[in-house]
Amino acid sequence: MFDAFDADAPPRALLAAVQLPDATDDDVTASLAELYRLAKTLGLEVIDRQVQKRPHFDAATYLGPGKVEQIAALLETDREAHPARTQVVLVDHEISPSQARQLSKAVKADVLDRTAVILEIFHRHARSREARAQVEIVRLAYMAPRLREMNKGKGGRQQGGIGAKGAGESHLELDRRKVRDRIAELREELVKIEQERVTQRSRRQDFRRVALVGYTNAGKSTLMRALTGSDVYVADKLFATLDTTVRALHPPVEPRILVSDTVGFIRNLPHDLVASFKSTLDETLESSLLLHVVDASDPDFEAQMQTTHDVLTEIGAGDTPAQLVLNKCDRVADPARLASLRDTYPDAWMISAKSDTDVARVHAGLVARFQGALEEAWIVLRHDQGAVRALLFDTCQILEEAYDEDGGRYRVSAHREAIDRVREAAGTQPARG
Ligand SMILES: Nc1nc2c(ncn2[C@@H]2O[C@H](COP(=O)(O)OP(=O)(O)OP(=O)(O)O)[C@@H](O)[C@H]2O)c(=O)[nH]1
Ligand SMILES: [Mg+2]
Repeated sequence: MFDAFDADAPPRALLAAVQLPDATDDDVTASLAELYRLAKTLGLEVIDRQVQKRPHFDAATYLGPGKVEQIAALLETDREAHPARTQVVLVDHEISPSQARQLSKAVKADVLDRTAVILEIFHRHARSREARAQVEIVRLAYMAPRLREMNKGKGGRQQGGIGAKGAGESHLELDRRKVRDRIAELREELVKIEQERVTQRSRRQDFRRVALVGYTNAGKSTLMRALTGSDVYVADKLFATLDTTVRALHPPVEPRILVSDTVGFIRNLPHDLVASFKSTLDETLESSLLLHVVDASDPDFEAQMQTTHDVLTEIGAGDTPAQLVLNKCDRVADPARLASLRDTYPDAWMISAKSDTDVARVHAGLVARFQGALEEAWIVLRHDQGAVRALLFDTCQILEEAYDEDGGRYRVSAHREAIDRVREAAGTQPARG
């Protein structure tokens, strides 16, 4: 949706929101603060924020005529001061293609709504084949009716800058049928990727699984790195992570505990995007424990927790046991606030993902949590049962082992299912030689 722009002369962005009667001033401030961070993640230069209280959105232009005129004047002045720069109005709700076109015409600048901004970030940050296909499906569906609107306004000022056709997007101009075909093609690709994934997953069934979930920028990937010694991407951007990564807890424990890091959430996350990322989020669904990571230093953290709950419920993970992790406590300077957090959330783990001691506590906490569910058992294998032995060592902790000429006896600690699986494999595997 954006052309590549010169980082030294980024588009100048004005943020605008309608405040509906059910939204408090705090709601609007928090939501605009977030739109600001979304804009910064895209590299835009934010020049102003405008809020208008209205009983409902204006049917034609989202904002009412007075506010539209005021914004047009502000942009005009800004254009005189910075004639070489493109301008964009970012609207803090999802608006219709026709509202976007009419508002754009009235303020003589490009208009992007919150959904478009989020989609653009997802588009830029998607790396894997799967994430790219997932994002492209949603973008195509989103863009198609808007391109038709844009064509209605042809001859206007839509030829350059933001909102114009970007590199590699020529297919977006194709007719509806071609868009449909492309979406179908992408869906097929996703089905294939999904099948590969299922194979990978079934190999992991025996392991204990923890998923890091939470609002974007809460510190999930930072904690992932620290807990697993992996090098997943960490950045002070929104939606830095789009792909799911699974790694074993490090230092390793037996049986292994697998940790997954995945896409973060945000309020008003476009529903289609959640639906499209469903297979990615399935990792989360299959976990036996969620670590709900929260940025406790953000004044808005409670609303962010609520959003996370809502999305988890939407994807069907609302009932999975969760451990609250109040992160970035190093940034909570006020001791009284720390104490009040502790009072309000007595069961939370209060940590900084940047502190080795705290990460070690999380590590120990996870091990302790899973240890309770372990059982001890004796397993007997013959010498020729090498594959079962490999399974045993992969999925159970070996407490004691003894060998004689027939085979080995192992005292193990593991989950009931893992023990049953090994025993079943031992019983059914035909003897060789
Ligand atoms: N001070 C401080 N900063 C932290 C802490 N944890 C993470 N950060 C910083 O917060 C920013 C976001 O961290 P990430 O780990 O990328 O956050 P995330 O939850 O994975 O975010 P997304 O992938 O965008 O959903 C980075 O700049 C981190 O360095 C912490 O405990 N203390
Ligand atoms: Mg991340």
